[in-house]
Amino acid sequence: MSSDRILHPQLRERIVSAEQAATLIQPGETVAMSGFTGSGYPKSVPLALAARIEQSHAAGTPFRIKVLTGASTAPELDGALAKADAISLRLPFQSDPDARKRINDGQLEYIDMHLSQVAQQTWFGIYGDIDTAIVEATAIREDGRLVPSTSVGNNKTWLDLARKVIIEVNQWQPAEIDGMHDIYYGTALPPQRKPIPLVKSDDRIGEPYLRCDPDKVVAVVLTDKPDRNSPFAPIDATSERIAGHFIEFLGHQVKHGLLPSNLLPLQSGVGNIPNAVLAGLGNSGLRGLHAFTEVIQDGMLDLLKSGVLASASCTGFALSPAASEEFKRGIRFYRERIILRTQEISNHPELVRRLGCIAMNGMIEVDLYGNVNSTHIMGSRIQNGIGGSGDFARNGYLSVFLSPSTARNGSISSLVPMVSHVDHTEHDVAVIVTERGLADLRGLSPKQRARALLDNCAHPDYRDQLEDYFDRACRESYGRHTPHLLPEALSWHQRWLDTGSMKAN
Ligand code: 0RQ
Repeated sequence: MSSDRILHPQLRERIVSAEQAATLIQPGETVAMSGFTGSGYPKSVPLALAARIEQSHAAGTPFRIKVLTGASTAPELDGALAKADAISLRLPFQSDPDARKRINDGQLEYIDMHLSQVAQQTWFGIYGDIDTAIVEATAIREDGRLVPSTSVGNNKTWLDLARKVIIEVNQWQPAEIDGMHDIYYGTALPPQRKPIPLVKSDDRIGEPYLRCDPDKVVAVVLTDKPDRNSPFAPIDATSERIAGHFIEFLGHQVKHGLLPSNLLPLQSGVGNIPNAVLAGLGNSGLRGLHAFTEVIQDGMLDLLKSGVLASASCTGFALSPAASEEFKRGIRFYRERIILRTQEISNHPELVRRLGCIAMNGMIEVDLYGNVNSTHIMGSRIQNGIGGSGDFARNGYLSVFLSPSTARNGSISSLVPMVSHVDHTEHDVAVIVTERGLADLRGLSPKQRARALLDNCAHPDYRDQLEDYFDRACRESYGRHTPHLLPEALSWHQRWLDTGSMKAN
């Protein structure tokens, strides 16, 4: 591997192996790393650190660290450190099977939080001092500033606050990504805060590079490893039906003057259903759309390529291997249309509200009154985390949650009497879409919302059971505003745990 991308003479002299860099981290440290949905995370030092910690444990010496990132990472970071029992506290988001298992086994403490809040909470001092930042970069400039890689996440905050910095310069990342980023240095703590001068979703308000004090850099490591880039499953029929209902709804809103003909800035979660929605938008006849989102996935790249999407603002990528190659091939084209920001800006509640984003996210379950659970299976097992869904759902112009009407081979209804955990309250949820149809909950009272969800979104296998609960609740509930039968409200979840099905016999 060559050091050609390190133009700062002093930092060239700091090049060491990943193993040497890992020795600079001590037990008990708070280590803040780059990475957002499998892009731009450090790929060598965390693996070397995990190996070092395993050796330490084998020798009977405890060694654990606190790990902060932008969002989810990959097996080389979350997976390796979780397997090595190296993490005492993890935040703010993960989606790794090994980390998830340890969290749900009660062996790893995890703070699941709104992604827009991580930087400011760190500045507030809630997580204490940041001992080490490990940040992936595409290159280091003559002046020591970093050309970021495929995600920005919280890197600005990590570099500003960390006592010592380790930089991984990754040659796999395309050098031509230089110029795609917009790092805003105007944030401050209350009461010094000023309005963020972003008016249109594709405005640039900062500078293309991350500032980094060379004196804090204790190691530079060269890598050439790819981002995680998991392939997407082909779009299935259920996702296509869900996408179809939603796109028909958008067309209807445009026709009635409730949305402009190029919509409003789109935010899209990651996964099969959002990908199907994006594919559907490609065939909708709509043009000149914009995205103000956290993650760019395959479908959004396709929309940029076809010209349906004019620009996309984000903080990271989640691309399949094929889309990643396409991104690298077409990087000059995409550099004109994609803006990578810090996640405190990409997900900023005030910007989401002002721009009027259309927020489209997945969910685990919704209840009769429109409360949404995005994170906890049966109320206690975390799946991933709230991620940025709350930043966008609470503040967006239109907050949409999309899901199949059943889960686990039909043994679970996604529409339940009461959700077993609440991430998005009834006040933050505007539209629910399943493959059965779409319920527009705006302007409806709780009982009217229940009617809309029962009529449009419930799976036929559970419809009678839900109607029966709602009828009796409307007659017998202590209060009739949001009727519930408390002993039964969560009994569907308990039945699934006891029998493997939510269906009543
Ligand atoms: O479990 O994988 O063990 O089989 O949940 O479900 O159907 O694969 O759907 O990948 O779209 O995930 C809400 C988790 C949906 C996601 C959630 C089980 C199901 C499966 C996954 P298995 P699917 P998806 C942008 C925005 C919060 C973060 C967010 C999510 C697993 O959308 O993490 O929006 N959202 N971020 O079997 C029991 C139910 C279930 C259920 C699904 N009702 N009961 N299990 N499952 N519904 C990105 C960022 O913020 C970074």
